[in-house]
Amino acid sequence: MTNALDFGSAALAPGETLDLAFTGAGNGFSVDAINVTLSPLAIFDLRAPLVETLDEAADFTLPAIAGISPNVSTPDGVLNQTAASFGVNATGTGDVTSQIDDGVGVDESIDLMFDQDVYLEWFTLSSFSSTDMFELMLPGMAPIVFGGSDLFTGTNVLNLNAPLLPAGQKARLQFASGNGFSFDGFAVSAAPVTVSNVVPEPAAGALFLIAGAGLCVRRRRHSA
Ligand SMILES: [Ca+2]
Ligand SMILES: [Ca+2]
Ligand SMILES: [Ca+2]
Repeated sequence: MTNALDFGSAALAPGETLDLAFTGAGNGFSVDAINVTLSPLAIFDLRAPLVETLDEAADFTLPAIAGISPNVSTPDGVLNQTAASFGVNATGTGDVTSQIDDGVGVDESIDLMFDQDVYLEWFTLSSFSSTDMFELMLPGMAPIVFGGSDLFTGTNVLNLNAPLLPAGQKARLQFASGNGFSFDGFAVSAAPVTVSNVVPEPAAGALFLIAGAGLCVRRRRHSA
């Protein structure tokens, strides 16, 4: 598209503002249009009453929202919803069972796994102060460290910038430092269909096919 500036899959979380400011250089320009994709978001609340019927187990699968069904698990202890929080009750005594912490010397963690490719949009965390930190571990990537209340874009909302999590693989949220926090919930969106699923049109030339495949991908992303 002429004059289009593509921001890729940059995500704007609820309550977050996109600022477009003139830097003082040059003689100005016009913003003719802004094109955004409204992916159907699947927002899961780990403090919902439903979860109390599933927790105190090492893993459970939540009912699908927007066609997406997450499996939530922990490698040590059991998952535990309490009155206002969701944490891990680690094996052993002395743990704060309502938080993700290191109460018994274990860096507690929670794994998310989905039955389809998803983008991780945001986590909601509470009791997460400037001294609390966790690591987000994604398949084939170095751990990403999150910490500090300055990272939040809305009330308890932590924008993850939509990394891709392939179907059947785990994203791990692991305690790193601080005094623990509650994993209140998370939001994901469905990832677009892969290019290999695009059916080429038989009568078209090679150049047209390349252009057509690109167009299909863009359309699928925008309508996802
Ligand atoms: Ca419980
Ligand atoms: Ca705990
Ligand atoms: Ca804390």
